[in-house]
Amino acid sequence: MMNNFKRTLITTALPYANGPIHIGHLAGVYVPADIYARYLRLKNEEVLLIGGSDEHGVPITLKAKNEGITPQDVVDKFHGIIKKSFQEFGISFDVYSRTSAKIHHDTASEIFKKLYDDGKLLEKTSAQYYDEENKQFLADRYITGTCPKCGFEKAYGDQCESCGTSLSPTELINPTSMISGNQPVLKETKHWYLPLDQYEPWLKEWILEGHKEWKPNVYGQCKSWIDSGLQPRAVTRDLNWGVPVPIEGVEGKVLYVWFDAPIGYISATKELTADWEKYWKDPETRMLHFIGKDNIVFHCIIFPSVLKAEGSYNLPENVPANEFLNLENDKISTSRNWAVWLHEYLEDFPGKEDVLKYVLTANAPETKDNDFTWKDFQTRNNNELVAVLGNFVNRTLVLTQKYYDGVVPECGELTETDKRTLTEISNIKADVEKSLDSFRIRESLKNAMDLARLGNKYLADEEPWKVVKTDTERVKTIMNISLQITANLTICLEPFLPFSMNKLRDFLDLGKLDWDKFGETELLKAGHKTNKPELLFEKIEDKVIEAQLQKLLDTKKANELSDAVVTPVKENIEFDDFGKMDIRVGTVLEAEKVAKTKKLLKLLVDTGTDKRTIVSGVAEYYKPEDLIGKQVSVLVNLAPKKLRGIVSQGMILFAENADGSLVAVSPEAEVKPGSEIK
Ligand code: B3M
Ligand code: ZN
Repeated sequence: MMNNFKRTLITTALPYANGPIHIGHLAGVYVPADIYARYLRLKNEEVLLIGGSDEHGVPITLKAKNEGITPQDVVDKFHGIIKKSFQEFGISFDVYSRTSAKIHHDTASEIFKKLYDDGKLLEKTSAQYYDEENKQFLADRYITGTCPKCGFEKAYGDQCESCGTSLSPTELINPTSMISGNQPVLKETKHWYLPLDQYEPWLKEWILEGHKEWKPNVYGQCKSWIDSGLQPRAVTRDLNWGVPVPIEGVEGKVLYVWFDAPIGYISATKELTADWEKYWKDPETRMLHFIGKDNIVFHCIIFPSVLKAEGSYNLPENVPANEFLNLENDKISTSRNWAVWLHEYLEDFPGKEDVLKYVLTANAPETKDNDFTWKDFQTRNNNELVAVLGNFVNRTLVLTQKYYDGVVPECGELTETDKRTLTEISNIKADVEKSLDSFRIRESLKNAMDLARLGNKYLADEEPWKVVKTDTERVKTIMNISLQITANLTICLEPFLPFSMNKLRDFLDLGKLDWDKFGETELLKAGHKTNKPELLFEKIEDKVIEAQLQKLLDTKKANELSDAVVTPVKENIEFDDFGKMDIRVGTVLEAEKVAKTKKLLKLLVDTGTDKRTIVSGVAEYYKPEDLIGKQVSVLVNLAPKKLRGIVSQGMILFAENADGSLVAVSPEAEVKPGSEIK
């Protein structure tokens, strides 16, 4: 343990309970936090891993409104899905709570009340947008309008998602209430503010001077916030979903979701243990916040200022925030369904929890945004987990079965290579510790996999399958050493691949070993009997990956369809302009494909006055026989045009769907060919 800390409290960002968990959440927060917690537990350190659902905030109320259910229904549903998927995936929370719980409402109210009573909050009345029809003030997210910077028409009251500018609702051009669709009016309302400006000198000292060791992305963001000057921040909102403002006579106001959510870490600890204060107030406890980069300001500046103002709580010792994970080169998005959802992964890949943990760690967005691709998932599984780790373990165990009926053989005299190999185990341990202790989790996994690579190389160099024919004593030593490496793997990789190491310990018939045993070279005594092994990892075939890619492709198509904008109305024309067009009902008499083209059909159409040839680009949407006999709309006075050598006399009208597909425009009831359309 670093410095003089006795225990560690690890918090993980509370996911909003308005959607399930996806790989971006996992890679950024939960997998690294879980690895770190498992590592400390293996070291027998006192540690808590805290999690829970963030169940307040405007998006949840909007979702409820859209679906015609209550916000509580929304969070009940997603809290359930989230909690279950975390559990099945093996994120080893000591507690997974939720912010709609009574204990949380009580805790958040108490802290707010203390700040209020101690005079730490400013009270301010300002004009805010109000929806007269629904008689309610509009939270920033309830207002849309045109962005004053880029002209995007669907900017929110707090931010334009097109150009990224943060906005205040009064800056929006043509503000519209998302509830009624009406233009809101400005009306006075009272709120309470945390005077962040007063905390600036302290924040400078605490972070900019005192925590230079924080990750550059975290330190940098804090610095730029502090340098650009902090403003008082409202910690209450006009809303009826959340923790009610605990001041007499105040109604229809709740604590701002970002005020109450981090307090959720405290409530969750309280839910877990009556001894919670030891984790929050004892200076010998080290607090770590695992979060994604969009949460940095809340965890490094706002929440610490709240804790500081309250006065009796510890501050975070480190905030190892990660960057973002993209999916197949596109930003992960819950609303656009562009994600790999954890609950779906668990269904599609039963028993492969560790594979996802491995890939997300090996490719973790620690220092920059990274990309998850299914191809990379397959490659890392097949080339690393199967070909390196699985292969080494399997060869060792199978040969032990074959030569010694599963019994660990005696270790004889060591060669120089043997000695070097055994020393290397301790070096690897030192490397893993060094990177884990500084939250370079991705690097630590690489270090840990070096132990499997070491084993593989040792087997390849020593070739026990050859030596066995000439020197049975030597083979015993080789196999003994390989088995010791395997036993060390069960410790080394336990934080990263807990399900697989559990299996491996079963194969070895070995109990769970503490981290301090890592590096020992007699973890398995001669004479110990191992079990018949199975494969630790299996190859993932192309068709499995293709199915996942197809699923994403389908999502993309669906998104494109719903995104397709309706063509804007063209400029006005005079009636005379319209009058120039001679549009009539025609009946298709004959239809055939135009040779060597994909799109064209050659039609013979009865227009009432004549029978004429028209070439139409609808072959992708109509088979010739489907059109024959059909009545269609024909622009008969369009100047003739030659298409692929055929003179087309006129044009048939089609309606175009968002995906480009075409549908003929036909009269509702049969009419005489030649009837005018006007
Ligand atoms: N609910 C925001 C997010 O998922 C969030 C974190 C709260 S942590 C106290 O980005
Ligand atoms: Zn904009």
